[in-house]
Amino acid sequence: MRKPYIAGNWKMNMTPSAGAAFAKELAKALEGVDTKVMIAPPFVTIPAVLEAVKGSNIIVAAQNMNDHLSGAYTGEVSPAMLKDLGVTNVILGHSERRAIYGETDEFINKKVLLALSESMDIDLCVGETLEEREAGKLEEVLTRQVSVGLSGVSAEQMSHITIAYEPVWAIGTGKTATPEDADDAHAFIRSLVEKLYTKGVAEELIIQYGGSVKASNVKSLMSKKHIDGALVGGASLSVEQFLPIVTFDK
Ligand code: G2H
Repeated sequence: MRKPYIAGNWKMNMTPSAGAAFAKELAKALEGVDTKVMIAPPFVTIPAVLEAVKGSNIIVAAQNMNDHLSGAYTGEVSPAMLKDLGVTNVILGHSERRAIYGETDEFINKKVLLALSESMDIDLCVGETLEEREAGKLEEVLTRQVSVGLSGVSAEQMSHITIAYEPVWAIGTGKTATPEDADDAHAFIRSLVEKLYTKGVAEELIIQYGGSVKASNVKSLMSKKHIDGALVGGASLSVEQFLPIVTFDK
């Protein structure tokens, strides 16, 4: 039985004070709610949010990290620093990192292995562009992103991995993949993980959908067999919009 896992990716939004106020309000609203919830603030906002969610079940994640533990990498943040703050989770391979900052599958894999070595849980993002989908390359792209992204990850370590399927054409555009399209892609990812690992690992794997998730579409997405959660961007920026997504089954 896979437990629903709803995550909010704040991207480059929310100052420390705004983030702390949001997190406090969310933590209060979620008292007694048993869904797995994560929020991913920008680096500088993380300490204030960690403080604000103390005593709640809300997981605080980073949106990225460097592929080294320390060194001459001006402007970067290492997993060791995140760990020292008390951050247990990290999003890796988001399509904005891939498209804007040129992150490759090999580079993302390096970070996946480093995060695991630092005992962090990972949300690994994959997904095709519109051109790739229209060219019939959906399965080829997902196969590459999943198999290279997870290269060197053991079956035991897979319990620390969540995969977020985010079709690039549905991100921040208001276009959502139909629940059926998303479920097909999720089923394909699960079959891929079964080939790479075991049926047991594949069945346990949480696969989130991401791309214009909102209160009005979360229920139909989550009703699908292979959709176990959501990675929410725009609609995670206000408690008013995020709360009904988290409590979609209440
Ligand atoms: C996809 C998603 C969050 P949005 O990037 O990761 O963003 O919900 O705004 O499409």
